[in-house]
Amino acid sequence: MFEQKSIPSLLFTLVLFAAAALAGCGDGPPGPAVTGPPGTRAAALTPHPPAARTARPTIALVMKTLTNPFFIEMERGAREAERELGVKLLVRTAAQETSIEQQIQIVDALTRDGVDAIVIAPGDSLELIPVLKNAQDAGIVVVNIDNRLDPGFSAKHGLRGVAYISVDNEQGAYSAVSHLNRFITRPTAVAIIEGIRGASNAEERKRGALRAFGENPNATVVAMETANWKIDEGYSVAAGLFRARPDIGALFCANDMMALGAVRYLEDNGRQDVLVAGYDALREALESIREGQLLATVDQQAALQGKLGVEYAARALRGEPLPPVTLVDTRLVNRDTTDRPMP
Ligand code: ALL
Repeated sequence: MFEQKSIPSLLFTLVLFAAAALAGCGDGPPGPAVTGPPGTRAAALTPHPPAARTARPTIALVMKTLTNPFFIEMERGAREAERELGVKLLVRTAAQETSIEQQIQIVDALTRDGVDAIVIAPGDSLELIPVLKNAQDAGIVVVNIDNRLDPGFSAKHGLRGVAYISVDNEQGAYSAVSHLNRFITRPTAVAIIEGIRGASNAEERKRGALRAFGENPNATVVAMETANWKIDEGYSVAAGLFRARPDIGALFCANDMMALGAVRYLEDNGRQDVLVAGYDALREALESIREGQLLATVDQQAALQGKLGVEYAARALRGEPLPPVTLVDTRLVNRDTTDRPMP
């Protein structure tokens, strides 16, 4: 039913990290692909800058983990802004995708150190909010990138005026699964491997995937499980899914790390008949697409998100108003488009 070539196994994690160190993900020069969310015309946020600012402000970028090349790419963009704007950039990451407590400690320490701004890609959409409120109370500008801090919970804790930069995650996942749908032309069991539950972007991607599968009368979603954004859990969760339901014919993974883990499991077990789509356009995922293993992924311009985060922080420090929500474009990447940069 599905045609996918067999190729030699990847060197898995090691190769992935080496590739990331060299080039990162989501290749192609980030263009001016920045749009406001459809239908959103909220008033611009006016930050309240503390009285005295130094000429060269210190901006901290707080990310989740460097075990995912997505964040290496995000840092690359942030460093570009650092060079262009002449700010001082500190980059901090926790150990694992799931190290939320450590991210909280990082924000705490940066607050004590008195940085001027914190640009955060939070691992969780709720748990970071109180500590970011403390930072804001200390006069630190907070900018939220990538994974959205829950607006209701933010309001409840008094965290206000935080600009948010990301993508339309629901739509990105929808486009990846719509691409899978083109190949699902007879009744097929399908599954979703989710990101960390409760994280806004993981939930949005799941919704987008379900919406697209729901539009295909041939697709029946038989399983949804989280692999916490991780490559090794992608492998083991795929193992569990395919043991329980060997008839699964298509799989959407909410990021490329999990997709690469799943693809590796399928390879190890001689299953070249399963369609897999991921999300992030990691360099390793693009290679996997070229080699005929992964069917598609979604470029969400990690570098541009990092760059805009630092730019927005610098603007807020100058007292400029910021748009409350900025969504950068996503692009579906498949075999026909892997070499094409984002327009
Ligand atoms: C999210 C990103 C990714 C990434 C994941 C892992 O916030 O948007 O797609 O792979 O973090 O932490």
